[in-house]
Amino acid sequence: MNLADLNKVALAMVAPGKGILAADESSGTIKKRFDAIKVESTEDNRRDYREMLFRSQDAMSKYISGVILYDETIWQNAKDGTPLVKLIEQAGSIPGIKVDEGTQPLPGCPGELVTVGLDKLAERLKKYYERGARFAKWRAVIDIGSGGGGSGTGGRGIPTMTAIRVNAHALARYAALCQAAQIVPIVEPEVLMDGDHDIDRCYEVTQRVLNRTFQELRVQRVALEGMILKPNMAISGKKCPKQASVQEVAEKTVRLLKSCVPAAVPGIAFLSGGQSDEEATAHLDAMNKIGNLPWGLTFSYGRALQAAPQKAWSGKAENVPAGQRAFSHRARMNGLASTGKWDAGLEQQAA
Ligand code: 5MM
Repeated sequence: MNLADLNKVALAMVAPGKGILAADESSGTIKKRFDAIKVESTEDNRRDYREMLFRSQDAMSKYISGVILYDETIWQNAKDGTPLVKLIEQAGSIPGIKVDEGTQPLPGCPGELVTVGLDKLAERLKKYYERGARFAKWRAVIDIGSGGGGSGTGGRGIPTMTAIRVNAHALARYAALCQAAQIVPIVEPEVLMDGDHDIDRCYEVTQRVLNRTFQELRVQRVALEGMILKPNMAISGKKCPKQASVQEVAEKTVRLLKSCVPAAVPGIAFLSGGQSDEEATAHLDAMNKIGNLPWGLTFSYGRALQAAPQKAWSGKAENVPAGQRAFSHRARMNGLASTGKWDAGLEQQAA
């Protein structure tokens, strides 16, 4: 492992004013997104859609530091035969790859999931590196159930400590294998915002998850300087009657991350997790306005970057320029938020 090179890539991924496009929807997820815009999820349509994003010169060259791809996409060529990976590189952005193989029920823990995909991962990483991937992503999914949880509950509450531990262990195994293959791991332990829990419960569960994840990363000798963390924000559950304000989300998330994430980590790139486009931008911006942070703090959004371009495109070739404009707008807004220079007025101006 060449740690200096891993660190260089990690720093480029969180360069000021830039963030990551999560375009790694698995076949099931992209079908759901296409269903919503009444587009059939064929291989050609998936290619056309992603080609539209990667050819958005303005967004890709100015605001998108890297793109997380799904296995199908990393091997796909654009309509003119150019590998999609090359389009990303030509725009000055870094190709990355989702390497987890989704989730399975966790035995002994009803209602909880464990992320799988470690078998043969070393061989797969080698092929992805040869194709151009310089970073990877693995997502663990932690749910917050009602009625408490953790080690003191005899495993009745969700999340159980078992789910937190096995997922943290898998994240660290994945991260160590990535670094051995000269690939920067994005470590994504996502605490879902589904449910009626309040922001403080999200804070407490996320803190437990992050502490355990960093403990495992250390045990498995992952070099923190050569990784990126992709966490959720401390935020109210979607069905919580009392929704925390933008300022509260920003202050609590920054406090939480400062308490769990070592300064050696070059950057933190959030998932959007079901927040509206503008909320995801406003939260990131408010955190960067607080400032005095030991790591770069940016976005690695899927839905919050793609919902608008998907709608504008709607599967029609004549809508490609509109789709690209919508993508560039969201990319620019989030790029500004990554340095605390966004304000809501900019959204209205564009509209
Ligand atoms: C783009 O969605 C990613 C893949 O999800 P599936 O494996 O379920 O298809 C997802 O991991 C994504 O990278 C993160 O959740 C961030 O996306 P959001 O939409 O939460 O910003």
